[in-house]
Amino acid sequence: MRIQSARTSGILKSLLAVLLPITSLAATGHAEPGRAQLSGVVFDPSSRAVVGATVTLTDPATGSSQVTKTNDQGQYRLPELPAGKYELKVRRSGLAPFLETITLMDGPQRMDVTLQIPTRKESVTVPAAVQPHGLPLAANTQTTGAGDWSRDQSAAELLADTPGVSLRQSGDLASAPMLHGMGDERVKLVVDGLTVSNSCPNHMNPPLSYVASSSAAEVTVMAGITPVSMGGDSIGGTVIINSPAPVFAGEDENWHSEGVLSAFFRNNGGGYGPDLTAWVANHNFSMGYSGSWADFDDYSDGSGHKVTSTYAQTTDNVVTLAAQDAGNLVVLQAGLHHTPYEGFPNAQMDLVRNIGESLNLRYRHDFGWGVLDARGFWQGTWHSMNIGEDKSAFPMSMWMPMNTHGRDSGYTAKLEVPVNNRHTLRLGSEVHHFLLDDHWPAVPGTEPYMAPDPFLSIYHGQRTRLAWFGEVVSQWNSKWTTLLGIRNDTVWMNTGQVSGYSDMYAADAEAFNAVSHARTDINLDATALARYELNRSTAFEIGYARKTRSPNLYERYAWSTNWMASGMIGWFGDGNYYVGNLDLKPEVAHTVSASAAWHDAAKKRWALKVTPYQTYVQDYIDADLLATTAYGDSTFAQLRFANHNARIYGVDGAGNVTLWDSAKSGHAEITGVMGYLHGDRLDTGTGLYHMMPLNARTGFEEKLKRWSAGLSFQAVDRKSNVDSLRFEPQTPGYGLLGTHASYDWGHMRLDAGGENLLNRYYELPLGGVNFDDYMAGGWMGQIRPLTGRGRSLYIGLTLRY
Ligand SMILES: [Cu+2]
Repeated sequence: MRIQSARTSGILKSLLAVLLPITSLAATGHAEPGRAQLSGVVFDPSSRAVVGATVTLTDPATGSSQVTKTNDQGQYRLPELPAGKYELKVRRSGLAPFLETITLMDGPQRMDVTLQIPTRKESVTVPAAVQPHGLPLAANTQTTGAGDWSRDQSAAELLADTPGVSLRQSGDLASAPMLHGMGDERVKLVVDGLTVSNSCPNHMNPPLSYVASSSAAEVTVMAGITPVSMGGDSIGGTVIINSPAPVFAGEDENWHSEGVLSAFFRNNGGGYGPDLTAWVANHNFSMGYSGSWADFDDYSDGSGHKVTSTYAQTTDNVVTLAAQDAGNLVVLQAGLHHTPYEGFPNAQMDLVRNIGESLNLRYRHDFGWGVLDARGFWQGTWHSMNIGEDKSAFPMSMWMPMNTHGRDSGYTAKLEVPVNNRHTLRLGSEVHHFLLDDHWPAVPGTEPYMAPDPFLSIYHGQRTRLAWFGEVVSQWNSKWTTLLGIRNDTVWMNTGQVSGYSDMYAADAEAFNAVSHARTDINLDATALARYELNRSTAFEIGYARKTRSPNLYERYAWSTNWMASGMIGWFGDGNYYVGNLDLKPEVAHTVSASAAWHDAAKKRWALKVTPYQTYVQDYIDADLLATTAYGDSTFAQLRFANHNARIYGVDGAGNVTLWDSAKSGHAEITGVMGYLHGDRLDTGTGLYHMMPLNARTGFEEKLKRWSAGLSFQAVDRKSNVDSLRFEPQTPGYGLLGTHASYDWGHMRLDAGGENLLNRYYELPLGGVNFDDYMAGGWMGQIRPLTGRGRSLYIGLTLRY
């Protein structure tokens, strides 16, 4: 809410008000502005009334919401509210959600909404015109109805078109988003409030591998500057994925049910599978189920070469029980995830089983003076790896089972208090406890290399993190907004005594067991962000963040310098060998970022956003060379994790312009996203690993009544700034053309399209090396970069009720 009358005299006074928010709470309390009432009708693109659409009005200052449903005539009416600025969100499964910031005046007000046909995710993300809850300008939020994305993509691919994001390819379900050149655990990945640890020395089961893209309803990406309330134990940024909020019956119905069933087929690699989401609810109780199954075979690249170990199969089941009454919401989610197999073309190993069982209990209570949002969670992960048949030139002789068991548990609690009309205070606490056992059974007959004893890679590894934070969002006047936050994460790590397959591992094990493994890191993060809205069409923002990540269990505790054992450690897709370092310090990033956003006054016809940034990372966790080895014509490095200062700078750009918009000829627009970044290690001046070269995407999209169609083009520059320490390959530039079309009948939608239409051969700049081809060739020849998918056509069908 913007209150212009209470303008302060000076910045000093303003700062004092931030530092003493509790005093202001006592002194001023809530103001009593006028009362407003909003009502209207929700239409579909054919101008028919939409029954049962969920209408949510949120106060961006407090996050508190009013929710209602449209009746049989598509009408909605919200209760009386104080006048001011709100976010209006309207959603109905099967249609694209509507999101807009509105200003309510005193008295009754009418707002009719037309929900559009959802756009498939191939098109480029439009810069968000709305930034709820004090998110940075550079943050991007995408929303959709459940089931609008079928699982022909991994959840990570939902982020691929977002400014500041590039994808590091791995197994079919394990791709990792890189935000401003930082990926993996440098990015905080939060799915339904839960951060799951990697329970694998190769990170084959990252957090996003547990979420079906079809069950992601809202995806928020914050590259670089992140409010401390959404950060912690990460330095690159935060990705938040939420499944759909529970559905409850509307005002004019006693009970409510809805569902979406979809299926897809993709020809290159023969991917196919169904998704189902269903809800049954009355006014107070709701039960939902969402399930998906998908199978993928190996794809072929643009030269017709089959890229082996790009197969996968996966099943996801989530049951949701929810209850609500005035001011209270309780949600219990139980998940069962099963991946029976998944190939990893850029690793020495493949996944042969991964089971994840999770429980997630959420309680939200509105006290009137503030809102508490708390969650408790648990996940157990059972993960097994072995060498898949595709890889081995010597069938069965290379059998090497590895089993990992991880357990995550903890809570998050956030309290949001609107102190007065100007300041909102957020306080929070988190605990994340992670237990890991990484156990490699003996393989009889292979003494002394892999027998007679099992290899204890991580034995009773523990990583416990306790966090506290406080944050103030302040709306000083109609032009200035600030966000200030401070956060402490204390990380305790330890691990038990280890041992190897045989005496040949004994020296390393004894040296490791002889010293203490307990480590405590006290990490301090801070974020300061200021936004200036010059006029209705121009906004500027500048921010600074200090963020810290403590090492993971393998970075500190991978103990063996044996070539084979160290070759099993590493999540980089580079074929190198990694050894841990007990002396490793947390890495600390200092990021400065600015954003400028321009758009037409109504935020409908055009928008442009530019975000330059620079990050200096103190004690960046890189590596030192221990030794090199050569097999065939390829050289590999054995590396020990080590702290070195590093720097990444770059710029993101995003824009869109409407070409035409009328009832007769529909809506057409052009969108564009570009990214440039450069990263180097400061002591050696060498390139950092996995830096995406200059890249841009542009798209044309047209919607006309029930039709939607578009074209997209992606251009990626040659990758020449590579990490010489890891023998990272250079990759040539390329361009990819795609197209898609859909037709919607209301209860049914048909999607069809194609990717890489010109069947272009290209090497993935962040894909690492093709270890499969190299191993299948008997460890001979020159190892090559992993190549991308050739032409691929897909079709999808969605039914809803
Ligand atoms: Cu694994």
